[in-house]
Amino acid sequence: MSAPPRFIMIGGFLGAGKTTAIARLAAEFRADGKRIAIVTNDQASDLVDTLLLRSQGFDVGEVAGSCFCCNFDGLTSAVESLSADQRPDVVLAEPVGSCTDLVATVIRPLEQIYEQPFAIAPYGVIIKPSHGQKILSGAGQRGFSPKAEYIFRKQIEEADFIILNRVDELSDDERNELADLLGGAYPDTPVIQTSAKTGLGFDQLQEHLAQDGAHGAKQMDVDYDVYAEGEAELGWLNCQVALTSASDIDLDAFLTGLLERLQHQLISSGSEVAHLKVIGMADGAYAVANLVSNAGEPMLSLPSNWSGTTADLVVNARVATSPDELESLVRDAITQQAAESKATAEIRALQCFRPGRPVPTHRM
Ligand SMILES: Nc1nc2c(ncn2[C@@H]2O[C@H](COP(=O)(O)OP(=O)(O)OP(=O)(O)O)[C@@H](O)[C@H]2O)c(=O)[nH]1
Ligand SMILES: [Mg+2]
Repeated sequence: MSAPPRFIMIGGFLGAGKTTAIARLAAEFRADGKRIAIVTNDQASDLVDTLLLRSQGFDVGEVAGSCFCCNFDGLTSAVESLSADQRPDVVLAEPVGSCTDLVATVIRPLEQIYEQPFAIAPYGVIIKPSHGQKILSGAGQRGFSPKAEYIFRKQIEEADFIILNRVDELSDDERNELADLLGGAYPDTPVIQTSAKTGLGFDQLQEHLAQDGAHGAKQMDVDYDVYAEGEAELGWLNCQVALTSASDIDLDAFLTGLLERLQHQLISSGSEVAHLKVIGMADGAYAVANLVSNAGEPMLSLPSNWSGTTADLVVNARVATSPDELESLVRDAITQQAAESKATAEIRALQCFRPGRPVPTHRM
């Protein structure tokens, strides 16, 4: 009998680099001849991550509308439908970035309740340096409430190992300082340093993920009131937009311009960005732009070099502000960016809310 599929879940806060890391891991496994299935997850439908990973040729199932922990059966059905034709060798799963307690609500139920066998990999949690530095050094809470900090700390507490990502952007001193802070706060948890952008540290990441033995075993208490309130501090928006213009639109410039505009408005209103992401799709071309903090700059993580007259966009925004304010700022930014490009933007679908209280299907 063939070995059971390896189940690799990569956690971490919003914008930490989960999708980028999963795409790189998936490409490495594919190059080794392995069959890959990926499961994405969001509180709503219209996921930038799903569209981005599919554009790279991966088989992606989606659990949209609630997190893995609250829709455990959604996760297992997504895996089953991805396995319908041929069983994958590796299942890569990306949980929602504001979720924690995933060992007790996803990994253990997969091991102990779900009837299909999986070889479960150690659970790695990715950290975005700007976020980790602010919280772990206790240097100024600007933008992060104590409840959001609680979620961040719980995410790390349950990790089998910590992935300090984006080290390509850090000096040696900054890397060492963060690694020391993590080592001091979580002395029993190994820390590896990676860049999901350049691939640095991915050999070590693969080695960690290939380890067998007791993992996903950390017992932790979670105060679901604080957790729920922390998640509910976020405005969560997903929308689909159709862009049309009589003259050519430069898709890459449109996306970065849109995020710059939105960032400017969010800074003026004092609302901290957790992650803004937008994918543009036209004639088989894809562009993605992201912003992961107020202090950063919008990045074109996937350039399309495409210009033309019609394109579709999907915007996903997670910001510490009210859904009403977020919706109004996003609508204004889209309208203004379209006007500047002499284009018309039609919002075809839009969901905007605060995440509801997490109620896990199982908690073990
Ligand atoms: N410089 C640099 N950028 C990175 C790295 N990893 C990810 N990014 C960028 O960070 C942004 C967010 O990355 P994602 O992979 O979408 O983050 P995520 O954790 O999946 O975010 P959510 O799904 O919203 O929780 C994108 O612009 C990526 O290109 C890295 O190692 N270095
Ligand atoms: Mg993602």
